[in-house]
Amino acid sequence: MKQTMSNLLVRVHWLNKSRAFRLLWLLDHLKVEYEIIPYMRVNNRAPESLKKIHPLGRSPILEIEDKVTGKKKILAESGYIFQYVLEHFDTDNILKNEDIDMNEKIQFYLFYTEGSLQSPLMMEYILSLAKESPFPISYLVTIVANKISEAYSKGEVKNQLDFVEAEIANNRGYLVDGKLSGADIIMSFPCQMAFLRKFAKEEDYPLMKKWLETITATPSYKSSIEKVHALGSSM
Ligand SMILES: N[C@@H](CCC(=O)N[C@@H](CS)C(=O)NCC(=O)O)C(=O)O
Repeated sequence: MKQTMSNLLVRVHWLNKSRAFRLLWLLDHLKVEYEIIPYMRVNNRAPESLKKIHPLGRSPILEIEDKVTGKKKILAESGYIFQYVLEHFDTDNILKNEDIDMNEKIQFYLFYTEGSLQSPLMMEYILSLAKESPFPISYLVTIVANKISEAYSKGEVKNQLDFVEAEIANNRGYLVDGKLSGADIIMSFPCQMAFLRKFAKEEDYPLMKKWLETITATPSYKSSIEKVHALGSSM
């Protein structure tokens, strides 16, 4: 029997101030009903209780329960979760694309976001945190951190962000086919963080800045933001 949405209970194991936000946004945009199971960071990390849901203990985790059989699926990894949601819940191609080539491009971004874009950004972020160590350690740490950054992550962040800027220029203001898709939603988090953490400047990436403004002006984004505000978090 084909599963219908009314047969399913959908739960998002959501960590405050995390990339799990974009899964709420994805589900809200597709008008999928779901419950948020909130977790609050402890010393900036996810609480141990998240490991009881999935051994990796990372958020987001998507739980799908069949109301009839009681069978549960536990899905981890944003790209895989997005792929699952788009395949099973986006039957009207709202965030997919009817064109097979365009749809493949959307798939590319589901892998690219966590595979190539997130890692150098994360490396720059960790190096920036290391530089905040107390003086005089900070003096030495800054020299080492700058060397690592210059040798790899700074240039790689530029390489990745230049690519994203060019993709937006070539795709009429979005990542795929001049309209909002799952690609824009999954890519929003690393790009927002790049601006927030000052690894990207508006003058260098004006199209990316404009794209972020456009996609975050959607009613679905606003309603997801309201949900996390109601839980006492910012994103
Ligand atoms: N590649 C994974 C990364 C998941 C991940 O690292 N999530 C962060 C939130 S932004 C987390 O759960 N951090 C908790 C921790 O580090 O303890 C995905 O895309 O789902």
